[in-house]
Amino acid sequence: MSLNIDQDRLLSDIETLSSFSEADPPAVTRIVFTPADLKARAWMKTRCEEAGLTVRHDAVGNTFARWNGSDPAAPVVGTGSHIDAIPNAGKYDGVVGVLGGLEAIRTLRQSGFRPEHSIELLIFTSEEPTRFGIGCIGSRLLSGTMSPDAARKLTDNDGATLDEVRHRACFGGELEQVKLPTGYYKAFIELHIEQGPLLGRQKIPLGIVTKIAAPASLRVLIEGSGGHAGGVLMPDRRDALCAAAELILAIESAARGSGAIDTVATVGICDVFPGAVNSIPSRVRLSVDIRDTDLQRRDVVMRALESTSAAVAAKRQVSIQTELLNADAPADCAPAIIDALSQSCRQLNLNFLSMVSRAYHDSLFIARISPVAMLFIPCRNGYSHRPDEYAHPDDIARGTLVLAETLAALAG
Ligand code: HGY
Ligand code: MN
Ligand code: MN
Repeated sequence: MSLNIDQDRLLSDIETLSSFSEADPPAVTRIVFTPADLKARAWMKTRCEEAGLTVRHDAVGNTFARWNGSDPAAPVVGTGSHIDAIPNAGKYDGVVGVLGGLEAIRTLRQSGFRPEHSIELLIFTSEEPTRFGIGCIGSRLLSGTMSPDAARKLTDNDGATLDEVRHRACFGGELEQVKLPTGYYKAFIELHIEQGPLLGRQKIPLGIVTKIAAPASLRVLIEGSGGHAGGVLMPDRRDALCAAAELILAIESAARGSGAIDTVATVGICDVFPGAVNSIPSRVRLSVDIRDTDLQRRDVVMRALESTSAAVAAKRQVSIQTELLNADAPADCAPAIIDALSQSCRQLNLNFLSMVSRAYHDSLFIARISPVAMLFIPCRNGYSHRPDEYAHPDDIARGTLVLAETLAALAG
């Protein structure tokens, strides 16, 4: 089948979607359920309906845009990703999978292809952990990885609950209705930028993901005693930020020393109280992100965090409390879907690299209820989660073409 992706239409959509943001361009900030996100959702709904798709959303705002196949009873072939973006992000993370998926469907419809299995574009709610502290809330609920009760306990930085926020965004209904039955999807494919440097360095235009890393995130509260930066002598101090500094470096050292390149650890948030130049920090809150494709190696780093916390607390006479937010298993992508993607690449005479994903994605959780695979395109220098995140138009169109061919092969 010779398909023609409308690259201009796709790129124009990406530009329009990036305009729904609370940051100055080229940065994009689009936190779940904020006005920018709601405008983006409304625009996406219109674009999907213009494409002839039937759009519905569930109680947590996951949005399904469906092209009905000739056999309504057949399991669905799905594709999609997320449109929420962390503060000061770029315009491609998640968006390439959503708008590339939409363009793949539009291209197939215009080519005269008619699917037997319905094809569905899925836009997941809250893939990023920014607002509620844990990522992939929409896909966790869809896959049953997170219970509705656990979701109802989530609050944002203002103390608003997920229920309050979703109701304000006019997403009603019970969270109990969100879970999809196993077998709902015949296959699910997520197109995404690599968010790493390998494809660019090796000058390979596509990556087929075989495994998605296991993410864990924790909050650490360190409490010492504050006081006057001039009056309190060094031997008398219980400086919470100095304790945090030891902990941060120990986490980094444990990840670097794991014996594998796939172990990564990041302390992305460090809140210091009271935050005055002449006042000794009495309280520090850290947010820690630890990942690996291997569960045991990842858990070694988590245990190192625990043991170092105990040692630093004793040495510095501070209290250190750790709260585990999530510790998920890695996901293996499905051989049949990997084969379908590989087949499409070969038919199009396109080279690809089999690789793991160190970023987590909604596919990590959809893999609990469906065969999944991911298709990566390069992003310049591997940059992501920053305003200079960039994917070349030809790479975006190429990934969309392979996705379209694979969706047709799976849904035909
Ligand atoms: O953090 C991640 O891996 C994803 O981009 N939320
Ligand atoms: Mn992201
Ligand atoms: Mn993403």
